[in-house]
Amino acid sequence: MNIDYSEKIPNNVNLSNDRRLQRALERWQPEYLNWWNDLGPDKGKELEVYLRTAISVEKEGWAHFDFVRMPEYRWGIFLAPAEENRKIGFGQHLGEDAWQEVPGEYRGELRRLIVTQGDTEPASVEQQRLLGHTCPSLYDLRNLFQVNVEEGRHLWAMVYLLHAYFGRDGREEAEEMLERHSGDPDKPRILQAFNEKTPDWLSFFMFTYFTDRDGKFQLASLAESGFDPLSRTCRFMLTEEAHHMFVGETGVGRVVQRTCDLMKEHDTDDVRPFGGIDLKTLQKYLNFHFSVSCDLFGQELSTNAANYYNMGIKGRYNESKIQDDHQLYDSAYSVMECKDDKISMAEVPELNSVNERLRDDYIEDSELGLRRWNKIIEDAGIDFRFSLPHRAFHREIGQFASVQADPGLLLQKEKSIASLLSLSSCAFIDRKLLPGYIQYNFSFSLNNYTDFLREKHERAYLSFRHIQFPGKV
Ligand code: BYC
Ligand code: FE
Ligand code: FE
Repeated sequence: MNIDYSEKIPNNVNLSNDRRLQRALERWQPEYLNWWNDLGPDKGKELEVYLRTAISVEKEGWAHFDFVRMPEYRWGIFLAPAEENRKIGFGQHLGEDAWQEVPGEYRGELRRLIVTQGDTEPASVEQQRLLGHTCPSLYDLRNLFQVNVEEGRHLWAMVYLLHAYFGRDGREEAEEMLERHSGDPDKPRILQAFNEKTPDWLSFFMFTYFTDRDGKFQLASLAESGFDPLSRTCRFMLTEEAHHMFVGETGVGRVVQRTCDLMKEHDTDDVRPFGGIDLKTLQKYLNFHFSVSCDLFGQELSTNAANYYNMGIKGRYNESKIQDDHQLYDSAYSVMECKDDKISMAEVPELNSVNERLRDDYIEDSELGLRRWNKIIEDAGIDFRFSLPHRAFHREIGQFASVQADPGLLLQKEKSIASLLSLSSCAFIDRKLLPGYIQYNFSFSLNNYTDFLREKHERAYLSFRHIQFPGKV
């Protein structure tokens, strides 16, 4: 199923067969481009960036790489191939045919999920807007822009569903996607992690590691949806998500490697004077990004999530691989409970703990990269290991939101989790410290790229095909 690039909006959904829909989306397109120009990557407009563009949704060979100026990137609408006779895999409609249209009784819930998903995509582009100014290398700059254009496309994916299936309400929601902005005091983005700042590259790497990973788990749950167009679009989005998390994991890994090299070279933990970021500070970044991402899964016990599940519109991670009745009317699940500032495990109805289960899956997955970072430290012979903070740390959603944020207090009251909540690992980043020392490490900027080209040791990056500067080498 190849994508037609001769149309104004590239797509594999036969858009030209539905002139009304096509016209509506073509009216939204210039608004999107205006938004991209105003709030997309700053100063990146003239650069020719070696970007991958989707040309097919088949497993093999969906990507085409070429130099593209970002405003000319062909954002479009791509759904994964339809699965013949697809059935709903969970909830009260288990075994019924998947829906090709929105079931009237679930319209509000579906719209809400699609809007929430869609809202995160442009939010992340806004958060990352200024990073090009301080990028560590051309390689990183290309990765940033690749991530940005794909998040832009993810917005298109949700806007297509809103326009195609939700009539006037959907069109209004699509407009509002471009009216809310990350961090805007009057019209903020819906979920808090998307109103935080991504002021430096370490934040960007942590964000793509931890927050894009929420994307992976949410998209996978929505890919289970009985509403087939949502499932198909999320399945295709997931193929792009892997690269975003790769950027995060390898980015943090490179920072860790440099820290370890400097620690050995200068025989000290304090590598800041040498242009490194000390391990304790890295742990604080990790604490911050992990904890705000944990909030993205909602409350531990959620009737919303139970309803979404029961209705068959949002499933669990890898729903079809789970061996159970896929209805969860009588089953139980263990969740952490916080009473009188004590934390213990409680058995609760599984249907109500679908959010918490997804968070559990997420936390397990987050551990894997941590192990790889720890291996770098171990190989360097350094006695330090990263750990994920306890899930109670620095939460604003769910039962832990009421727990004092001071990890020391929690420590005194709950001895059994003391080992998980050591003060040093939970302490918060003092953001005032950031700008200074991040720049030691990452000195490249779009404005001084000619100096950069003179740096011999960085020339290696130029042998990759990343970015072409207009009129320059
Ligand atoms: N912030 O029943 P509950 C991505 C609200 S990332 C603010 O527990 P529910 C990406 C909630 O709305 C993936 N409010 O929640 C990554 C509800 O409000 P009402 C994004 C929150 O509804 C990087 C109330 O609290 N996709 O793609 O089951 C770069 C009770 O909550 C928050 C999705 O999120 C919060 N964190 O679950 C680019 C998927 N949490 O009803 C992109 C779609 C909860 O009392 N969204 N509330 O007014 C969902 O599935 C659900 O909306 C949530 C929340 C999982 C987020
Ligand atoms: Fe995305
Ligand atoms: Fe992403």
